Amino acid sequence: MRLDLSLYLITDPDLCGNRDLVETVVAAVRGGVTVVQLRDKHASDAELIDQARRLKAALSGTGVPLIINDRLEVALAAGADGLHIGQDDGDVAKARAALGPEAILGLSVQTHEQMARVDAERLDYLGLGPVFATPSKHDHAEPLGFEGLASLVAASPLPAVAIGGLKAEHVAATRNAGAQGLAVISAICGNPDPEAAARAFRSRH
Ligand code: TZP
Ligand code: MG
Repeated sequence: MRLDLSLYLITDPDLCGNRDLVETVVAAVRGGVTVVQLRDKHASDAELIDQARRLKAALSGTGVPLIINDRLEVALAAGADGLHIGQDDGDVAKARAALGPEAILGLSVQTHEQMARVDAERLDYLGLGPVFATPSKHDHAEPLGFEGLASLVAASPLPAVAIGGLKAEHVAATRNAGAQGLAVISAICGNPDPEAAARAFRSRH
């Protein structure tokens, strides 16, 4: 599966409201989302595996990969296309060994110090941020702004997707900073019309 990072949707039950997860994601994909990440800090593994399987079925035939946040066991059990881990979510080498060579593996990077330790051989892409402060992630690192983002992208050995407070109006600045795409929770998930919200990003690419 070729990895198109241009519009990377992250689902979060606290930010996607009470709407059906699968319907929200399918609508966003109709609007142009190119990657979907299932992120839920509270659900049990069993709940998450069930959600992942339903999402995977809904995405079948679209070419849009399903990536699981943090939970290696869930990614494996659900047959997801990949895993995204943070700096404190365990070992890249272990995740790659468990997932196999074909799976997509992404890592969050916030600083140049972390960038210098990136295991580019075992990873497919990096998530860089936050660009802006955002209520969507508690205790996030110091915001980078577009200058900080550009500086991290320049040092990145892998394609990068920017994250944190990004809206459709930020597509140009994000791409000018060198990132391949934008990762978004609230601007799509929290919009009453996720399809139109995704389309607004796509129309600026
Ligand atoms: N990592 C850094 S910022 C962030 C994550 C998961 C949250 C992004 O959410 P939003 O609503 O697009 O600002
Ligand atoms: Mg994490």
